[in-house]
Amino acid sequence: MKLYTATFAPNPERVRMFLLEKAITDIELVEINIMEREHKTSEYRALSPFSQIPALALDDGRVLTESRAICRYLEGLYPEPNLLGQTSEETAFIEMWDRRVEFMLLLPLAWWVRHGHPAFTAIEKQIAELAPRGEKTFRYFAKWLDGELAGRDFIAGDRFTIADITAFASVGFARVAKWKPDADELPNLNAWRGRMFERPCGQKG
Ligand SMILES: N[C@@H](CCC(=O)N[C@@H](CS)C(=O)NCC(=O)O)C(=O)O
Repeated sequence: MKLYTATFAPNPERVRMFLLEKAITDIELVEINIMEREHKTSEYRALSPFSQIPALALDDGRVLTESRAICRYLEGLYPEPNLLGQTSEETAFIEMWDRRVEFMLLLPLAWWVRHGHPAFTAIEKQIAELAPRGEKTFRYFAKWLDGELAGRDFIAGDRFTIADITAFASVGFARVAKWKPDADELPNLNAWRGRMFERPCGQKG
């Protein structure tokens, strides 16, 4: 299998963190430089119809895109440690948290950065109003999440899951917007981030 990935881009970084946490080392990594528009070539588009990264090329020739679907596939092949849930009930709650983080942290952040940072004109037709709208939602959710983390160590409950990975990849990408959780304003999110750096996924944080 080959994983098409892009360093610093949050969705491929989610999958890279998933590999690190499961200690998966037998998948070939192919680095795609987004800012150099390597994902816009006809060769890459043949793999990923919307020119997005990550993409996992399977040994039988099929290609799986969508980071969450790739993680689901890998969880089946490499079940330990479990990151997506053991029972249907636990899986549902982990998915709820992962989707919350994806839609309320990662997506608004993507708007903030892609529509606000001058470097992103390389790949985005920027709409100026989307940057502050994204920033506002991102900051609102970060504050709310900080309150949630006052009572527990991990995003989705009492153990590390994909929801932590999605949040950690998002917080890592927020560096582009010169944002990180402030120790006074967001002490619980800041402490959680510190714990993530201690883990295998911390290599990518
Ligand atoms: N829903 C997709 C989103 C993938 C995505 O948006 N990838 C970004 C990098 S984080 C990308 O390929 N951007 C290239 C572009 O927009 O031109 C997934 O989860 O895999």
